[in-house]
Amino acid sequence: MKFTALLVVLLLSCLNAFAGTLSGTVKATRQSAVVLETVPAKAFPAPTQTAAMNQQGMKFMPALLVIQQGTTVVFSNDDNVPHNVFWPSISGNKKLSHNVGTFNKGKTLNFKYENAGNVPLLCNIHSEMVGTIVVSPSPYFAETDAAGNYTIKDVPDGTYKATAWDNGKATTVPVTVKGDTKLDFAPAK
Ligand SMILES: [Cu+2]
Repeated sequence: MKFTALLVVLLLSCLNAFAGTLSGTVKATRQSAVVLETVPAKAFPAPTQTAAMNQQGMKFMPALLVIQQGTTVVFSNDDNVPHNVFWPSISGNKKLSHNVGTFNKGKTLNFKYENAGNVPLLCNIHSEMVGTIVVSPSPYFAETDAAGNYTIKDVPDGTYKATAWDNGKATTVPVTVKGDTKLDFAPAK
């Protein structure tokens, strides 16, 4: 038994040697998302956990939500007025537009995001309400902090397309992860 445990520990430390933390800075106008796509593209099992997007005080909360492809988002309404959730496109593709619905406080709406990309959230009752969901094609993603720094832990060594989403604009660069790796993004054009 002890020998097996030792083997497991050794195996785990070996696996760790072939992964690292990808980190850096995004020079952006606001909080942005960094997502990785494996090269060649590889499908990952859909997450079993849902994510939450609330409409509260006439705002989408959080303003930016980053999820893995295949995640179901549960929308809720905390206000005493009805809200709506729709998006006119995903990453500019109008065929992926969708109206999730209009709902009152205490109700929820669900949507499973099968397509990766940038989802600009709107409410067709209150035109000032804007939010963003970024759908990552892999489990490797992060949001930037107030200073524009991001950290993605436990990224397996390999080649990726790294995309920084800043207010609907994508900057994509190739990156090779080998242990702990640094990658900074220039402003999106
Ligand atoms: Cu609204």
